[in-house]
Amino acid sequence: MILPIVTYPDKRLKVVSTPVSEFNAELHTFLDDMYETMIQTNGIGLAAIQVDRAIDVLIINLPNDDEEGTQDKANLLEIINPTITYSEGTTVYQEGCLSVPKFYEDVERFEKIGITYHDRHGNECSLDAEELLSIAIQHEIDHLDGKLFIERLSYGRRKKFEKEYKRMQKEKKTGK
Ligand code: Y12
Ligand code: CO
Repeated sequence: MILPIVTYPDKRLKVVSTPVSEFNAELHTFLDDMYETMIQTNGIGLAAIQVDRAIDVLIINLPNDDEEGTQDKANLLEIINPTITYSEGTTVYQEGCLSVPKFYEDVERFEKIGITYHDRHGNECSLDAEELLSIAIQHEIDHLDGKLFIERLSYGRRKKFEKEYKRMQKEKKTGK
């Protein structure tokens, strides 16, 4: 089932998510719905709060390195109750978010991270991430903390964003 995506400036995106304690069939159906929703909307990462569930769940499916950039379901990561255990260096990447449509901006994050998390069955897992995967995980963990990538912009860039976003929303409403 495709779920509606909550978009900025909806206040629901500010809610801090809570840990998952039951790894049951309902969670599995929800994870499947999140995947369907992310693929349908051309996303590579999605947090549960973006579909209005304030639980510590995120999924990531990076595109392959080939020209088509196809997303293999075999590479899908389902990350539940994540904790960053270490971080190293800094890097800048132009990010986008399904909850902030049509806006992309450079954001500084850790270059490498290590996380521990649960899989859909409640097994404890760990992962070392770098490059795009590291950025995607940090972006999605921010969502679990009620934080959007636009909140990491400088004051000037944030102001520019608010102006552009308001103009786009007005255009959408009036059909111009
Ligand atoms: C690097 C940086 C950020 C992430 C987080 C995950 N972000 C996304 O998955 C963004 C998806 C996205 C998709 C769009 O396409 C459509 O909506 C059809 C899009 O385009 C428009 O809004 C028009 C923008 C963002 C992972 C890795
Ligand atoms: Co996002």
